[in-house]
Amino acid sequence: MSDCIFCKIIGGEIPSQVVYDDEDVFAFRDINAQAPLHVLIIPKAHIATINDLETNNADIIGKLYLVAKKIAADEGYTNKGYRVVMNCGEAAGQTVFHIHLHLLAGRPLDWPPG
Ligand code: DGP
Repeated sequence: MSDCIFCKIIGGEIPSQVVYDDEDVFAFRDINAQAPLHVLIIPKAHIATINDLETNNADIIGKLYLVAKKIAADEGYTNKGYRVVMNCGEAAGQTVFHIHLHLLAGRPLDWPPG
């Protein structure tokens, strides 16, 4: 989508600190990091919110989690623990309408979140 900032990041139009890149999935460091490790993991296909998911998106959602697991391992958090979360809609804090998993680690993470 031409007006989506995450599509522009995938395309290199907006620079980012890339952590992972394959044919389906892209991951980069959050510009407003909320923890020592804060990476956003996104599908290359534009999907606005969880509400827009279709049955044929099941594989890509699974891939986002597998990439989260790999990055957490690469950064040394497999056993220390980490959080993976996806916000849906404005009330949940979604500000960019291209689905993304937040991968957070490196500090104690409260539950429930605010
Ligand atoms: P959410 O609130 O769940 O929609 O998360 C959106 C995240 O995207 C937020 O933590 C900040 C991050 N973000 C927004 N714009 C940019 C950008 O241009 N570059 C990077 N690296 N992150 C961005």
